[in-house]
Amino acid sequence: MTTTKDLDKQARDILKQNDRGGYTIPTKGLYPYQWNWDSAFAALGFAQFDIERAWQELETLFTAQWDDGMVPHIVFHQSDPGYFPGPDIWGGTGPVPSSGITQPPIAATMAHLIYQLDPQKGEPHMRALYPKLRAWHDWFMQWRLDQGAVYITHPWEAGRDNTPEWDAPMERIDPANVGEYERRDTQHVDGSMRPTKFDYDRYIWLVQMGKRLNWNQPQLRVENPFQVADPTMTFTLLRAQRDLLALGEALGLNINGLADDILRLESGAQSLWNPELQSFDARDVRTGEWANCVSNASFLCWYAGIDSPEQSAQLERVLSQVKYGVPSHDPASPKFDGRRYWRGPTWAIMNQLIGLGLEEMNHPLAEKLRATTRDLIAAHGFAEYFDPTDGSPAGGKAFTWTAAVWLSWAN
Ligand code: 2M8
Repeated sequence: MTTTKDLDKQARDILKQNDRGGYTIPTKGLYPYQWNWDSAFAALGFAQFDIERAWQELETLFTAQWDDGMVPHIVFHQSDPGYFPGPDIWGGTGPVPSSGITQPPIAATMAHLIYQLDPQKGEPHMRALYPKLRAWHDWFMQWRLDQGAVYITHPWEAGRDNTPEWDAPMERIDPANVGEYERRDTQHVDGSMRPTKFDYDRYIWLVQMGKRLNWNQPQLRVENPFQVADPTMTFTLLRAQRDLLALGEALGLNINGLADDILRLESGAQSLWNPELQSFDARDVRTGEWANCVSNASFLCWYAGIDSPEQSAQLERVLSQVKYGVPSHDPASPKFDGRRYWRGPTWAIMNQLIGLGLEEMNHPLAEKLRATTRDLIAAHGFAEYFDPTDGSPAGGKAFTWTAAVWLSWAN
């Protein structure tokens, strides 16, 4: 019988094994670099047993911050041919080889939680990180708002690579001139669990366009056909700005503009309410069309401090349809696929963010979600993600963020 203590140890061992010296890779083989939001989860995991190492994880991530404030989604500290597309394909223009896009801004929220665990040790780290976090958030506010909601310029930016929300805008891309390339992901895990060739052709086409434009935001705004206002980005940035405001007030740091940013993002979040679907939803910036998807990102509203009885009804509905929620796509939709990456599977990290929001609002489903996530990991291990119908593990194994979620929330 595996006890909580055994699982705690296994989780700590995974973080230590995936530690590459100051930063953590998501999992050996499939993801050999530092990923932005993976690292933020890892930091909160480390904070449960090694608080200095937690701060170091975030500090290493910010060594890759670009001059314009953007913090890239992958940092290529040392080259590894096992992942495609690597540093040369991306041509990132920051101080450390990196990708040219970003990821959900959860670092400020994680930093706030780590700071609260030990304010005395955390204060110097937090003071140093604060202006960098502000610069990153300002970059979003300057370049990435549509009706106050944050839009993405690549499916990888939202962290939810192949969710059905991107199907229609991806259809509009003609990747005819993308050229030959060799995928590496399907050499590590079964292709049936990964995005399709249709998706990859367009992922790479978008990377090639960004590189050609030198990742220049004003030019990308004009040329990029893929611009989708996204609940993940909008809710996480809104939450992150609230965290910076609280930290800035507590530490006497510069909070100028934050209250206005929060108001703008609050109205942006409401602009993602799809009244016909009765859910928060993604919106195609180019066409104004709704994705018409209830995804796990729709349920990040509470994390952003927004309550919604209608969204609660949706949560109750999707949780009643699978054994292990929250599914990344609506099980009632014909596009639901329980094993294919972000088209149905359950992700412990999303459950943690949704769960934190529910707990803060004393929501009646809060405890159920935490208990389900706990049972899921205890029974099926530290997989990258899980089939929500039976909990079977999928994707990469010994995964950093699942171990971190266990330590910091689910255990
Ligand atoms: C997945 O995304 C990467 C590209 O960024 C990939 O499939 O190659 C996503 O699940 C993303 O959210 C995650 O950060 C990354 C590493 O775990 O893998």
